[in-house]
Parts: sequence; structure tokens; C-alpha cells
Amino acid sequence: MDQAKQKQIAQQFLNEHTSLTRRFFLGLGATGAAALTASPLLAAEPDSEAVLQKAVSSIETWLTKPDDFRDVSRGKPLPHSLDEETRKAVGLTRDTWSLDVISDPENKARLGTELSKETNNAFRFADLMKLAEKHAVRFPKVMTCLNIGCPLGNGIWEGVPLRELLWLTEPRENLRRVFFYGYHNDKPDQMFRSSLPVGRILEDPFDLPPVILCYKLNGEWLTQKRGGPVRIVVPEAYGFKSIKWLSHVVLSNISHANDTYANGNNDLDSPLKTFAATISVPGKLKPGEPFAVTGWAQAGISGLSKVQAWIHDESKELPSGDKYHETASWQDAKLLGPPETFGGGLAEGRIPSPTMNFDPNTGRPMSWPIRLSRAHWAILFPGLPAGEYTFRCRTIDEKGHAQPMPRPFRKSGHAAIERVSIKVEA
Ligand SMILES: Nc1nc2c(c(=O)[nH]1)N[C@H]1C(S)=C(S)[C@@H](COP(=O)(O)O)O[C@H]1N2
Ligand SMILES: [Mo]
Repeated sequence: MDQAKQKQIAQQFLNEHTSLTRRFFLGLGATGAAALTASPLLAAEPDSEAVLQKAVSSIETWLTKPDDFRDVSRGKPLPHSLDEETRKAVGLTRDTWSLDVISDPENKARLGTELSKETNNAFRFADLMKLAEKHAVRFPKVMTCLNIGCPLGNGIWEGVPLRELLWLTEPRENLRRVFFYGYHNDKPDQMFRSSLPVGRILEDPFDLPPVILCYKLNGEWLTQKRGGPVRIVVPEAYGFKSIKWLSHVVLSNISHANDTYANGNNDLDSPLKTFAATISVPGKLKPGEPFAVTGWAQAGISGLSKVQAWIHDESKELPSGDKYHETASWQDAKLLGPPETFGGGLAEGRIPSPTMNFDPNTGRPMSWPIRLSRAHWAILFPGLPAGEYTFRCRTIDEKGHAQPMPRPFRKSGHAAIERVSIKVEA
């Protein structure tokens, strides 16, 4: 990368982050701000703000640019690597896309009509746009792979509730599950399939956003890489439910999940976990040197009320029988408030209106942090004496459960408490 380009990126980054320290201090609120002036740490250390400023400047923007999502797609070749001509030929452009919505031949659901290429009435992009005029919704969601510890990206997803498509088939009886898959090079062994109970599609329990046929991300058409022209997005689920390059929706009377992800011992019904991890931790410090730690947190299905941190002196033994460190002296970190600009390549940096969780007039969030999305946090520490330490962080969800509970099982999604070593040396 040339220097000018690097400089431009750095400048843009600063624009998105200059308000972060303000977010930190303002977020403390009136009582917090008063406590802050009285804080021995800040009174004694005029450098603390600089320390914090430096640490928060490494925090990513709240939204991720579509191209910056981490990609874990399967397929040989990857469907998004196909050239335009091939994509046209296989229906992976908006003007060539079509979707079959059919009854499962092996577990038949009784439908009034099927929509398919075979009967020349497949569902097309123009049909989707017609439904969108009346039913389009937008919501923020973090995309996270069940098998990866870090979110792939955070976005504003736009689409039409999948139920609107189901109604077009006039379902009558024997419909218990819906499964879906995308373009997979016409090779059965490359098929990547996911499924949901029909009830989750028809209704949105506990005010969750609906399961959607998604065609936009952060206000722009869904790119090939993100699964365009159309993908499924399941708000509360791990990434494997959100099928890319959607080509088939199958209405079935099968009584159990039949997802490709059943292979590999994955927990298919596990919703997004609440958990935290670090972005920057100083690995080496001088004795008495104040320092800041920053990180992100995923607000899972059970919400996020707190991020906590704990520094353990390695010369001391950990109490036995406390595998999840429930009795440790955890300290509350500061959850950063909503940023002034959200990043992610939004046009004019504004959240499109309307978007669930955001005020349609001001474009500002109505509550924070937002469930099923990402949040950021920071914490300042006074200096430590020379020695070796372990920094740990965890979340407390809205029900008061500390990470990694209630499910510490890895195959239900990452929830482990992160550990980072800190060395303090003269
Ligand atoms: N068709 C298809 N859809 C897919 C996949 C795939 O391999 N093929 N991978 C899934 C998995 S495992 C994840 S975690 C998400 C990742 O979404 P992203 O690439 O937009 O980050 O896509 C899901 N959808
Ligand atoms: Mo995944």
C-alpha cells in the first residue's frame, strides 16, 4: 500500500474514532463524571487520558464494511469468485436470480402452489422487491461463526420476512420445518443447508427481528461475497443458519433439524452467546505505569449488562474448585456508548431509516448496547508492582449470568473467558 493511501485510511480511521474518549467519559453519566474527578487514578495521573486515547484508537468501528467481514464460505470454486458471465448463467445476479419454493418430496408439506423454475413460476428478484415495498425490515446483527471465537462482522441487514414468501405457497397442512440452501456449483456434496422450525419463521418470539430474505447490508445491495443477490439472515442464530446465494426454500414435514452443520458435532439450536474479548492489552509495562485495556463484547440472546475485568497476580494461587472464577475480584469495565458515526461504509454515515432499535427521526439508537450486536468497552488501571499477571474479562448478561454460563460447551458457540498475560518489569 502506498503512503498516501495509508495516510488516507489513517485519517478516516481518526474521524471515526476521535469521539471515542468522549464516549468513554460521557458514558459515565453525571454521577460517574463526579466520581471521576475524585478518582485517585485520574487525579494522580494526568497521563491517563492519553493512555486511554491511545488504547481506544485501536477500537474498530461499530459496523463492519461488507468487504471487511471475515469470510468462512465453502465451495470449490467459491461462488463469489465466479466471473460475471458464469454468475449470470447460474442466476447469481439480481436480474437472473430465481428461487424455488417447493414441498419436500421426502416429507411432503401440503401446499396450494409451488414456485419453481420447472413450472416456470419461480420467485424472482422483482417479486422480492414487490414484497419489499410493503414488508421490508432492517435490523443490526453481528454475524458470528459457531466455530470461531470472534464475530465475523457487525451489520445492518435489510430484507423481507421469510414468512411473506411462505404465504405465497398457501401452506395447508403437514408443514413443520423449513430448510434452505444456496448455489453450490451443482454438486450435491457441496450443498450447505440449514433449517428452522416453521414457527420461528411465522412468528418472532420475544420481539426478535424476523428471519429475512436479505438483499442489502449497510444500505447497499448485498455483495457476492456476503451471499448476494439474496441470503437468509436469522437474527438470533450463529452464521451457519444464514444461507448465502439462496436458491431453494423447501417446506417440509420433517420433525427434526437437517442442517449440514449437524456434521462436526455442532449444537444446531444454540442461540448467540453473550461474551467479551480484548482488542488491546499492553503485554509489557513498567512498575506503576497506568494502562488501559479495550475490547469488544457480543450481546447475545440474553443481552449484555456489564463487561468485567480481573487481574490475577501469578505468584498467588487460584482458589480451587472455582473453574469459572466466580469468586474472583472482578471490576466493572466501561461499556462505550453509541458512537457518533457508525462506520461500515454507510452512505453519509447515517443508519438508514427506519431500522429496528434506532429512532427513525434522529437515527440514534433507542437503547444501548443493542441485543444481537456488538459493543465496545475500555478500562483504566493504575500501575502494578513488578511481576507476572493474567488479565481476564467476562460479560454479565441481562439475567445476571456471568460468562461462560449458562452453556460452557464449545460446540454451542464460543463463551470462554479470555486470558492475556501481562508482564511488569523495571
Ligand atoms: N451457501 C452457503 N451459505 C453459508 C455458508 C456456506 O458455506 N455456504 N457458510 C455459513 C457459515 S458457517 C457462516 S459462519 C456464515 C458466514 O457469513 P459471512 O461470510 O457473511 O460472514 O455464512 C453461512 N452461510
Ligand atoms: Mo460458520
